[in-house]
Amino acid sequence: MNRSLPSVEDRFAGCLLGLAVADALGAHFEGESPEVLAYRYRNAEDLIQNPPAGELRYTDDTQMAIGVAEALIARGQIDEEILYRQFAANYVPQRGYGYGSRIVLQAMVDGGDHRYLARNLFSEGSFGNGAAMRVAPVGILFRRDPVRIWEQARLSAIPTHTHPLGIEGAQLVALAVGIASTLDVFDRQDFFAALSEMCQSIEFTSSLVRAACLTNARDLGQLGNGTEATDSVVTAIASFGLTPDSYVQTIGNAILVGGDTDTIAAMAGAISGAYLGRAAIPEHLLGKLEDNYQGRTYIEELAVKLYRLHEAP
Ligand code: R7I
Ligand code: MG
Ligand code: MG
Repeated sequence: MNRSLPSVEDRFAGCLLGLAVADALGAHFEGESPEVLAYRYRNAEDLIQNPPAGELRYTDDTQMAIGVAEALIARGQIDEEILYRQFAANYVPQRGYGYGSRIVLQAMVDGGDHRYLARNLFSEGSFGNGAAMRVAPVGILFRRDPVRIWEQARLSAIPTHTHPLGIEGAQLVALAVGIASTLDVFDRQDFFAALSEMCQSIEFTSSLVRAACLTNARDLGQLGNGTEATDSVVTAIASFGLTPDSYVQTIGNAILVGGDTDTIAAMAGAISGAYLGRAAIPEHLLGKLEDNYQGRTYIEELAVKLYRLHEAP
């Protein structure tokens, strides 16, 4: 399909705003079943054209992505100490953090042993999708370097997610964002092959194979809709892979899967925005996104700063 290509700067904005808008819209439907959503909305377009009334307020997904972006801007790469500091500085419990992340972040704020908690709260550390939901700034900044993306995404995950699957979920989303942001034309086979090539676990590898074969948005739910990374990361990637030329379809279908709707939509929205650029995000949704402290304007400024960092010699 022919399309007018977005500029690289536009892709940076599309990525961060695409994440925030999708998170904030998806948050209205968190925990909903796909059946209830199908009863309420005819399809993805219907959902996007008829969003809930009032302001769209983002959740922990965007709040933590802001922290990742700030940490990158401060040092040009992930520095553990800076990342901890930003996560703690931005921590607002009311944004709906996951159970494990809440405990680890509270320890960061209180000066507790957050490293010990991150490793031991679950038997091998968390495999929730909390590292994947926030990683998009890493993918867009290091977009031309898959190896760097893989390593930087790992570093961005470990403050809260030390389980290999929690980390790999973040690596896959970051890589999907990076690849999408470099593509002029989308080739589904190439896209999934590039992700599979870096993938190490059998869990994600098999899920990517299924995602690459998917032909109908109604089947996205087969890839999962829960808060574990293996239940949501590939669902989001697959939603983008089904409708790469439409941000509306991509996040609408991601929400209609039900369950962890804010996060699946946020990950799908970041990838879609990185491919299509800011103009693909409907103005009526952007206009509803909260724009107070660290709101839409601030997120746009972060995108510009990340872009400048990307362009710096
Ligand atoms: O990953 P995390 O930050 O949660 C992110 C989710 C997103 O949907 C956000 O929008 C927000 O709503 O929360 O928080 P974690 O608590 O680390 O992981 C999420 C969930 O995954 C946990 O609450 C557990 O249910 C599950 N989980 C595990 N269960 C058993 N054993 C994660 N790791 C394990 C584990 O090792
Ligand atoms: Mg959330
Ligand atoms: Mg969520």
